[in-house]
Amino acid sequence: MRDAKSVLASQNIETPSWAFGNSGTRFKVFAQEGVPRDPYEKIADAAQVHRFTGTAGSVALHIPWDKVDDFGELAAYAAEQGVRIGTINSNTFQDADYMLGSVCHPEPGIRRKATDHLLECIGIMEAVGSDDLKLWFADGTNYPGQDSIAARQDRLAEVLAEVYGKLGERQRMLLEYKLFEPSFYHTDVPDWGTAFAHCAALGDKAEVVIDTGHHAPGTNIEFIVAVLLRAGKLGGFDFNSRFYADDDLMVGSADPFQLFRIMHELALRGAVGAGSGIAYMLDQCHNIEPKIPAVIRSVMNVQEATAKALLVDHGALEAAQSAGDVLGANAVLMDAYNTDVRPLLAELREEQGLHPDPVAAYAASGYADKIKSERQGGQAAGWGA
Ligand code: LRH
Ligand code: MN
Repeated sequence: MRDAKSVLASQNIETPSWAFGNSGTRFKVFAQEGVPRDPYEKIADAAQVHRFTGTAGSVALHIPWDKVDDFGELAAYAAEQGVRIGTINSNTFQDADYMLGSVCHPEPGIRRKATDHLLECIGIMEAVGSDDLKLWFADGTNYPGQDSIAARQDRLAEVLAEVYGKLGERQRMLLEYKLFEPSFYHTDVPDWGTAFAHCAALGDKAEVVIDTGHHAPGTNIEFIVAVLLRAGKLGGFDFNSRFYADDDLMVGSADPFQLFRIMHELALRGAVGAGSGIAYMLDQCHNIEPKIPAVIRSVMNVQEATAKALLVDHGALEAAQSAGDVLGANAVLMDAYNTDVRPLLAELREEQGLHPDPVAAYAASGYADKIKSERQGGQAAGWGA
């Protein structure tokens, strides 16, 4: 119990600035009241998640969605709010020039433009004190023959090498893969293998990000976790959940058992909690539900899956595995998974001086009404797609 508590107390789940803005599908973006209008208000909302969970001390930014005149000032504001700026996400998927791709585009001029954006993101990392550059490319094609798959890999490798060369001593690049969407025939970084191959070719500062919504249905994601961990190439997670495609729903809401299995592979290698070197991030969109409570619930879902994983009796598990005791080994895991860890987490929060129920505490704080009344006028933040 004590060990689990100390690991849980050191856990950090980074929240995405864009989860607090308006978001939707291609059919409709349902605007909500009180939504932030700028990165400062996004950070203020993210700070509420940390205020009530004690476990969300950093905020990921997305450029240009979170562009400001003075990033140093934004970082200072974040510190005042009790959080820090974490991962810097590049965006080479919304400019008109990127219709046929960005870093993999046939035209050198377009690739140059995309590369310059990635280098600009490194500059922003220096300004806010962030060590992580997260790269996700929408690049791909929609029809067979549209472009050379191999030539696009060469273009990608060339750009990644240039950007890698510009990383500072402590900085790293996190390469995120995605099976499809917005490209529907091939995606240039579609799976962990392709991301791993590029990162291995680049060097130690390049690692892979697993977005839990970016796999073909039925993919055993915890297998990918175990393999990348073993190879020392697991840089981070974009946690969310899905029933079908990249639904970006609250992590653990669609398949809490899968989230537990993922955290189990990490706990087996002591890779949860501070010092793991793994960026645990949420990447979600709250299209119909109130955003801040949804992010709070999501952080709690990760905490619960982590707590259950930390309760797995590793000794009994190894004994059953080496004895070939199939049912015994499975039972060890299921015992932990079927353990109600909510009392443990409520106790931990009280020990941290927090309310045992973050969702109830946020609801009682009056913050939701405060932002509804204060945030009148101006342009609500969104993806601007
Ligand atoms: C792409 C993605 C990526 C982000 C975006 C917000 O689907 O997962 O991580 O840049 O969502
Ligand atoms: Mn993602």
